[in-house]
Amino acid sequence: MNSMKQLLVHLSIVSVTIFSGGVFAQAATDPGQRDDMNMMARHDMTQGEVRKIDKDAKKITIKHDEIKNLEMPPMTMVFQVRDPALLEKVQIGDKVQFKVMKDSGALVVTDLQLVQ
Ligand SMILES: [Cu+2]
Repeated sequence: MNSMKQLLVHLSIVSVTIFSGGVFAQAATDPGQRDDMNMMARHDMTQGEVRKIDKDAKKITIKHDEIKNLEMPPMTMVFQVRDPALLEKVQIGDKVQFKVMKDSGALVVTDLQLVQ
């Protein structure tokens, strides 16, 4: 009887090990899936209107439409700009389309174009 209990304990340890191994395997595939989503996000342009430009801080305030790749509703907000040269092309009040992605917690505009 005692050895039967020991066997059961062994079995449950084995199954827990297998289960957690499966969880780790799943977690390991997640970063790859996020990369795929970022790849798609790079192709998404969002429409907006320039409200404020801060060249020194490399920031731009945009009243933007829905940002689909970030699941963000329309609003006016400040973005960081990866390349300050992007800010030279636009003025306050300009209609623009832009690409934005999450970079270590910050929202960064990686492309910015005037809409004719
Ligand atoms: Cu926003």
